[in-house]
Amino acid sequence: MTLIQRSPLLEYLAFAGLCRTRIVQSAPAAAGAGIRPDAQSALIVVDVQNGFVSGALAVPDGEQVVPVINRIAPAFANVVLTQDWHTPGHASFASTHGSKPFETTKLHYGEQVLWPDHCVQGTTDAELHADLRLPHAQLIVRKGFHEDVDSYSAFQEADRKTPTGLAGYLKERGISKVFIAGLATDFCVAWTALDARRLGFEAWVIEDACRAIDLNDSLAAAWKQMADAGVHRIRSADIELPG
Ligand code: VGL
Ligand code: ZN
Repeated sequence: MTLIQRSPLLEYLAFAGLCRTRIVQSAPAAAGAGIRPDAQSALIVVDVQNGFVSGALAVPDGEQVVPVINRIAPAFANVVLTQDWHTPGHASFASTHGSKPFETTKLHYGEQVLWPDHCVQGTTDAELHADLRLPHAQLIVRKGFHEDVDSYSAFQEADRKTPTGLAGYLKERGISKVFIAGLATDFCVAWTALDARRLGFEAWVIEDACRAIDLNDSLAAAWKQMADAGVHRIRSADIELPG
């Protein structure tokens, strides 16, 4: 029986192999690499409207989500958009209460952040961003149209009672997995992801397809809540695009 002596070359190859394995294992992008959305998956594009990109409640770098969303959307057979769609004089507007934007107040369902007037029904501010390329999108969910109730989530209004109908729509269509992108990470995206989990959907938030408002560390708090609820945090590069 012969013992094979390890040559310096073999030593080197073994070492290089080890390095390669370690690099792959430690790269965060590898966590979700190769996710292929299927017929039970939907992309939910949250509030990519003029108001949040360049308008009344512009999210820093909000326009940067548009090319990312356009790039990944073809990987999804099912695409749904949401549109913040407030009445004039909406209860979430600071001006309605004679307050300053970003102060809070108590409404009948609890604490409400007060925002600049934004996304009023039928205005340019409320229109979907013109550069979105989602011709195959199947549904637009409008939300926040009850004058006295806000709705960050695509699924349920801020009174935590009134459904938007989205859960029923997705369930009737056999969709059980939702991938969420859009504005803003720490408000409408996070509330949508948390409600998705509560309603029994598997949920992924595509980090680089979202941007945040980040009011008093709301972004860190939102990521923590989403992690605790089992929301997967991925990047657009983790999604396999159609060849
Ligand atoms: C949103 C604040 C007020 C959002 C909507 O889309 O995140 N934020 N209305
Ligand atoms: Zn709003």
